[in-house]
Amino acid sequence: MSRKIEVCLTPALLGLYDLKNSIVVVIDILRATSSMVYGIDNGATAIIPVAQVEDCLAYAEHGYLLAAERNGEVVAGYNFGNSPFSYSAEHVAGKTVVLTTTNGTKALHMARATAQQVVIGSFLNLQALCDWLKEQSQDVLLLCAGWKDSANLEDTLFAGAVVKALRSEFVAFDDSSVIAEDLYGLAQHDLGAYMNKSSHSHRLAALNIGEDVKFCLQLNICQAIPVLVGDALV
Ligand code: 3SL
Repeated sequence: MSRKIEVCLTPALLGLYDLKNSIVVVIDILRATSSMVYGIDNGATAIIPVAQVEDCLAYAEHGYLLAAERNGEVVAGYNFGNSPFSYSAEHVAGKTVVLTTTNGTKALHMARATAQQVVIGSFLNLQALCDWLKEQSQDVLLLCAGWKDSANLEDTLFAGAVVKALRSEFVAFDDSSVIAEDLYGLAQHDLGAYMNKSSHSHRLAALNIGEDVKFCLQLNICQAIPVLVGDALV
């Protein structure tokens, strides 16, 4: 069957795509989708992505963990934010987390409005995700969450890694997927070093969370592929 894979480099361009028969892979390497993958892999019952900080409060009475990040920092009054280290088994196993982040949860909400299916990608589950995508029949859109509607390096690199892994399974590629794959080709031998060019890695380093960046660049330490079912990732 002729399948198409495309890359949307920023949510600002999402309206250009017809997604009614597509799987959308939402990508926010630093750090939202890495933390989502790690949390589900560590046994979180569900992660409910919400768009606004105040939306978390509607879930407080259920006893869920409330997580909120804006501009890289934990929002005051919330249990934690977006660091993958907060999504270890010790913190989240058997629990439901309600999460809002600056770009990642926004992209997720935009995707769910029109996509047939929404799943979550990160370097942590790259291989598992690609294996799963190969078994599906729909077209695929790799949606980079970027930073406040601008493209970013880390999400584009991950999109390129997926395109590279799936090239033989798809017949049609857009130019954005070629850009992403070529960029990944430049960076793949030392992702950590290449990421020194990423503005968001500097933003996080300035907040003393450079360890989070290293964590999110690990390859294939998770098998989970979080899937959006109703309003929750499971
Ligand atoms: O924008 C987001 O969704 C976040 O992942 C950004 S941060 O890494 O938490 O700063």
